[in-house]
Amino acid sequence: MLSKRMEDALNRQINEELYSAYLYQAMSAWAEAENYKGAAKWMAAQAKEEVEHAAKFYNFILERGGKVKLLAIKQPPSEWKSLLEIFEAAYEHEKHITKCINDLYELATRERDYSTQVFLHWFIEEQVEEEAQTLEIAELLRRAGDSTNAILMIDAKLGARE
Ligand code: OFO
Repeated sequence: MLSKRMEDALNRQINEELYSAYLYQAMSAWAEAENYKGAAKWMAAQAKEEVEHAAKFYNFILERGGKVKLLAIKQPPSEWKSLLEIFEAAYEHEKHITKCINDLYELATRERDYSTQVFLHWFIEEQVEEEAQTLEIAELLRRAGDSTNAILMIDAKLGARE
């Protein structure tokens, strides 16, 4: 059985994950409108993954006999100046999510909630990848600078994501 505190914190994480999906979908829409088709596809795939993350928390709460509470999702931004700005913002956001997961783990440890700790291991590993990939793309874009050719090559590479 989940404690009320743990249940509330896990419900807040569903909201964080759904906000991530919303944010990345907004970034995808911006990229599509700017004709960065590869980045649009990459961000849409990322948004889909975030919905899956939310579903993992949702199912876990129910499995543990808890109550799922869906909270209001805040509005994400809709304007960015460049592809670089988008991936820098995505990296910053992933660092924030890592902190959320770490805080959840800390709470589960304090509460001696071992099943939540084990459940969170997947997310702890996932965050290493989530931060690394957004940082890598941001760094490539930083190196590309104002070169349209280089940016379009990165965009094409992003479009190869399944
Ligand atoms: Fe991007 O990992 Fe979930 O939020």
